[in-house]
Amino acid sequence: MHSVIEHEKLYGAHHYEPLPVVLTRGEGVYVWDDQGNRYMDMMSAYSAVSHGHCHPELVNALTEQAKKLAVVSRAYYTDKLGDFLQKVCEAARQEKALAMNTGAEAVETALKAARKWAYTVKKVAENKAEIIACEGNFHGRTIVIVGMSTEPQYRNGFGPFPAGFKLIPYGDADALRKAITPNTAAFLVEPIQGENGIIVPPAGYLKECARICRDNNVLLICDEIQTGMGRTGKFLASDHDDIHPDAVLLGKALGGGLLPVSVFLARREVMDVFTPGDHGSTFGGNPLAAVVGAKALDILFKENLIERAEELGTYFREKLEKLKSPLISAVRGKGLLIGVEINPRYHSAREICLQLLKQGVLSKETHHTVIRFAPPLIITKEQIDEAIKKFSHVLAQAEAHVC
Ligand code: IF1
Repeated sequence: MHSVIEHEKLYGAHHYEPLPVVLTRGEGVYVWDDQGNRYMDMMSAYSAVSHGHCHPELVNALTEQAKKLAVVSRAYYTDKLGDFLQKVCEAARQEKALAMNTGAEAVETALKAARKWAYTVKKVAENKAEIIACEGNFHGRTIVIVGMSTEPQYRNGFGPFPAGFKLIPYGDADALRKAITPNTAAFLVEPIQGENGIIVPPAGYLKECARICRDNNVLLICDEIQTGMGRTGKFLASDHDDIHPDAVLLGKALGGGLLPVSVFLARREVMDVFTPGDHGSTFGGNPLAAVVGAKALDILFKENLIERAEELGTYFREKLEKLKSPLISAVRGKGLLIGVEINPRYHSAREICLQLLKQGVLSKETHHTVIRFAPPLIITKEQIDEAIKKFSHVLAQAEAHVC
């Protein structure tokens, strides 16, 4: 009989290299493997499980709605979507929302809206619209989106890619100013680059980009799929720069760690470029997702998870900075989106993650050298102390083997 891991490999594509652990149950900040071992989750499924695993109120909202009505397509209205759309518009301070499922679908929706806005409102010549993105970006895995990527592995073997995209260095507002032409429709940017290694741009970067976009009639679209929903200590990471983007993308934690829910939010003039039949999705905006998304937003505010991310994120980063290990070359992030850069001269981040796994802490390396500490926002100080103690132990062991 194949082991569980062998069984999955037997039938599954090999497009991931998971850590050697088989998870079977989750509750709050903890998950358990098939041997009954408990782990503290420092990954939160890349910030999709900000509310903690299997949050009782979210599970209840899901199951109660699933007994009533789950998927009817958008050929009909339902009694749940309007409430959800209003709630997410008010939370993100945007006028209108278009519900999709995965983050990539919401990003693709934004790209289509930006192009159609360029042609119908800005009067850019047909098929000449340009969209600017940043080097080191991550916005999903579709062909259009990886066509904007600077990560060779995300692009290799998947060409040819569509035209109409320009890349500029991240964190450099002047580069944006220079890249804009009369055909520029939009600037798509992550307030913090997650996949690229939790890269925080210089203070005021987004504010300067917002001003440049406004001065040039270019849409500023913030991809908050990973940084939104309170993860960085504000509802949106772009709130730290006190700006009002023309459009915002949300996903991951909007699904309450239970199912995919994403939205493209924008001011009315942008969203109104869509007319019936322009765009769609079988599952986008289904009543089950609407109920879970609305409850995910309710809990975020009711349990003060945004304030917790700010307070506990500061506490966590300060503790990490005090570790003073030669293996750590940097601690970066905002709120509870934290990356610890491991000096590649001394050790691999993946090896540290494997040792953390043995200590009962689940994390994952990104870009080979950065370890992500992005726990559910419900984490307590005591649990952070527990994680720090285990991380410190792993570092001490690794230091002993430093060549
Ligand atoms: C993988 C990390 C990667 C995202 C931002 C859109 C999407 C994502 C800012 C697309 C998705 C996920 C995808 C997952 C690993 C994870 C990730 F940054 F979170 F670590 F890859 F970079 N915008 N990020 O971060 O959302 O379609 O996945 O729902 O693809 O390996 P999605």
